Amino acid sequence: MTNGSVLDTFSLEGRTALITGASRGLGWAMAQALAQAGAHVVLNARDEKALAGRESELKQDGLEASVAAFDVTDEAAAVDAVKEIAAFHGKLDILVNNAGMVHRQAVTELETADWQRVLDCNLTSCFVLAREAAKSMVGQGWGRIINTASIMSIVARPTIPPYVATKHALAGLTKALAVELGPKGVTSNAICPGYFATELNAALVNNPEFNALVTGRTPLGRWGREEELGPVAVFLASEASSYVNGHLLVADGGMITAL
Ligand code: GCO
Repeated sequence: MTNGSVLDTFSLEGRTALITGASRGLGWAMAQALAQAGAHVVLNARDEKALAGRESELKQDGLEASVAAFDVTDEAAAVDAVKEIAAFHGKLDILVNNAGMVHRQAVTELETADWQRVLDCNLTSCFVLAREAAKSMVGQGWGRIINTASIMSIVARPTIPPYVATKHALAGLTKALAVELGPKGVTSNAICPGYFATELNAALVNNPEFNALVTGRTPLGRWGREEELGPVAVFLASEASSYVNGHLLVADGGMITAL
């Protein structure tokens, strides 16, 4: 007699999840998937109007959602938001550090201020939110920290040095959290998307040469679709990944595997 169905291990019923950068792109795709898996999703972005629209979309589908509008680079706001979520829900089970930005410019022309902006958004905010969320997770002996890294955590391409540097560093932060929080029941993993057809990448999708590079270099021969990342996030947020910790889960159609 087996113990229940393996599908039950993917359920997020009763879980509370904070997803940053959740109003569009991969963040919105992951938030939808976590909600469909049963979580109460707290949607974060800076745009309150956009968040309200997404919240009502989920609620119209009978899913559980609320919003927490703040700039992830505003430490005080981030700390307060996590405290409010944990106090209101009694816990915070899942953190998806998804908010991020890219600045595309040749390194010789890159201003330090632009470099710093990317570091603040793509790396430091993930540290602050993970530190604050971990306080709740450790207290209950269970948690999931999921960082949206990138294939640029593993490889590099020209003209995006701050993005490559911060995504490599985010892989390191993921591992540091995994080894420190693992003994307390909190896993930390990274999702490393390849090239997905998102708003962030619109300029690349619409660039014939770059589009040819992606479709030519990717064994699946195409860009990723946002909705393809949702199930990956559900896996890492659920009991299904209970023994996965410190992992960089690449979802790139095979691109960085291919010569
Ligand atoms: C770029 C893209 C990448 C993407 C890609 C990797 O300029 O190369 O913006 O940084 O984010 O999907 O994750």
